[in-house]
Amino acid sequence: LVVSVPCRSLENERTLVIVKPDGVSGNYTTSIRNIILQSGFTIQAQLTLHLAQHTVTTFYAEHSTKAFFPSLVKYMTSGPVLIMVLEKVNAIADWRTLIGPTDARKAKITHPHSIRAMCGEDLQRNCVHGSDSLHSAAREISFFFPEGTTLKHDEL
Ligand code: IDP
Repeated sequence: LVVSVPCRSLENERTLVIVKPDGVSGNYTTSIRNIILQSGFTIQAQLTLHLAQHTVTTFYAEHSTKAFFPSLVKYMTSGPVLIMVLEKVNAIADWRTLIGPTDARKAKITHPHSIRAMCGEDLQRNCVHGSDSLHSAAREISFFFPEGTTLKHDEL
């Protein structure tokens, strides 16, 4: 008898996290880092940057035709962000679960223990980013940490 059990990969996965300008200016980086470590992720790289307009435009290219795009670019360039590469088994989905839904206002009702409920405000100012698939994780990690560069660690 052969039983086929659907199983998720036991391989480590990496995901890209951004603590957005409202998360950094609201002093949420320490709480977010504690949640990350308590949830079993390791922080493989981190970088604090004040994103330039062209960087945000390229990173969020898939949203470039949306009405909210100019306002998203303004928000993401409004102050420094903390960018991290996290690693663990099932990192991408588990991080998305921890941050909660895109709309922080809804998150406060439906996912009150999520990170976006804790530090986000609304559909735009939602405090954190997380890659949504293996494909985007690979693209987003190499976007900030190009292949061949040493993963950077800096002080918060
Ligand atoms: P995600 O960050 O949950 O993956 P996306 O749909 O990929 O959500 O959107 C990227 C970011 O753009 C969101 O995190 C949020 O900051 C912003 N955003 C998304 N939809 C809207 C909207 O309808 N109005 C304003 N900002 C939005």
